[in-house]
Amino acid sequence: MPRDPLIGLVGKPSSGKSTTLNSLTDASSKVGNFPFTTIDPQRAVGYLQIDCACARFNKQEHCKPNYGSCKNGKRSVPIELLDVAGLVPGAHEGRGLGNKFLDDLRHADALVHVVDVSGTTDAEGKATRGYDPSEDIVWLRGEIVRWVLGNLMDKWGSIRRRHIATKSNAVDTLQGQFSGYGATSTIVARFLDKMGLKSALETWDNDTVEAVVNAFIDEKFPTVIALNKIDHPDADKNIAKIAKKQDPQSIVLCSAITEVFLRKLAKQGYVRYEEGSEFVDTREDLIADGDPDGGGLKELDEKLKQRIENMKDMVLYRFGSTGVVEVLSRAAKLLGLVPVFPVRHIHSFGSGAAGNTTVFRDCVLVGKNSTVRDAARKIMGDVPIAYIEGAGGVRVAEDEIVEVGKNDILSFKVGRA
Ligand SMILES: Nc1nc2c(ncn2[C@@H]2O[C@H](COP(=O)(O)OP(=O)(O)OP(=O)(O)O)[C@@H](O)[C@H]2O)c(=O)[nH]1
Ligand SMILES: [Mg+2]
Repeated sequence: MPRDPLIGLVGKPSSGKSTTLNSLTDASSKVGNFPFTTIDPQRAVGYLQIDCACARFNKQEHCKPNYGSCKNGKRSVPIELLDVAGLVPGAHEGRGLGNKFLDDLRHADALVHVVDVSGTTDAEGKATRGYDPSEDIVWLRGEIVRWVLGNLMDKWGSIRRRHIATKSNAVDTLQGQFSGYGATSTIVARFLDKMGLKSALETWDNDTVEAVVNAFIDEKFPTVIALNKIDHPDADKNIAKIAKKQDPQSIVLCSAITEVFLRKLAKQGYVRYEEGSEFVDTREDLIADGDPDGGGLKELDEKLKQRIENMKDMVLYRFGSTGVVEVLSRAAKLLGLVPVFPVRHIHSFGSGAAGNTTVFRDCVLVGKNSTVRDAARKIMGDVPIAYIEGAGGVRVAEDEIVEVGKNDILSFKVGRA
């Protein structure tokens, strides 16, 4: 059965992985300003913001998700996150328990590389000033490449001999080798196709094998670069430098600590904060807006007021948000995830008993190019399905592709066809 998507957070120690995870979840990952605070991979559920189907039908008022939430058509859908322990240069050779940590990444579908863009931690995560964080992007990728390459080259002689003896094709041989990273033959076929290699596998030299590994990593681990700690005054010059070298599609600016702080204040009733937005309202703000009760918010002391003002100046108004919600959205975009809404009643979009007016209670995320059949298997498992209806009550074929706005609202009719 197709797995749920899993997003892995990587980065050197103290770059802010656990803080980013905490800012996206309700879990409390241990946070510390010393290296290797996180030793075991931590899985947690984060929330991906998507446009909910309820808005298309003007049913926002009736949208009550079983998991996550939906406000005015902006829905938060649970997605699994993995906080991997800090990686250091030499990780692929086992430095800082690196190869164990790299192994934790095998099942990730996309990576978020959390970079400390303030330049206040060195490559090992130790406190410093003026470190160039663009180096982290280069060496961390290098560690992942050498980890996969090392695992492959250890056995290359026998892989090659077996390939010749069994007259295999390159897709099958490589799929066998990369299956431990969750690679399917579709993934392998796709990157080999993109590479357009002319030579047969048995003739590949070391450089070709390395190019193959790089192409595999691009395909299997699409990566978002989260430039974290943008609240720090040294961040600007580093951001400018990195922006010149990287694909803008892969970069997101964020301040995880600001998001954690704002969510905490909102939970405690000090501010009104819409996650992922630039808006924070205090009691005073709401009173000034004409609500004598100040939204029922608590009074802030001078110190907290000042801190909130600083956050607005340094992060929210300058960058438009803390950026962490966008980190997940970007990862989902790289993966081409499509939200699918299974409903029991295709005309009312409800799933409950008669008289229950709630809509779109469920939502699952499926991968790029998934078919209606893939979605059905993911949602219904092995239950036999007689036929499937889409929006408007029309029957949909199992081999149709699921896209946003097309074949993404489905009703499964159980029974033998
Ligand atoms: N200024 C600033 N500091 C941050 C931000 N995010 C995290 N930090 C601080 O950076 C330090 C390290 O944060 P962690 O989240 O523990 O880092 P980590 O990457 O999980 O570290 P390891 O688990 O050791 O690999 C802590 O002191 C955080 O408070 C941010 O957005 N801005
Ligand atoms: Mg950590």
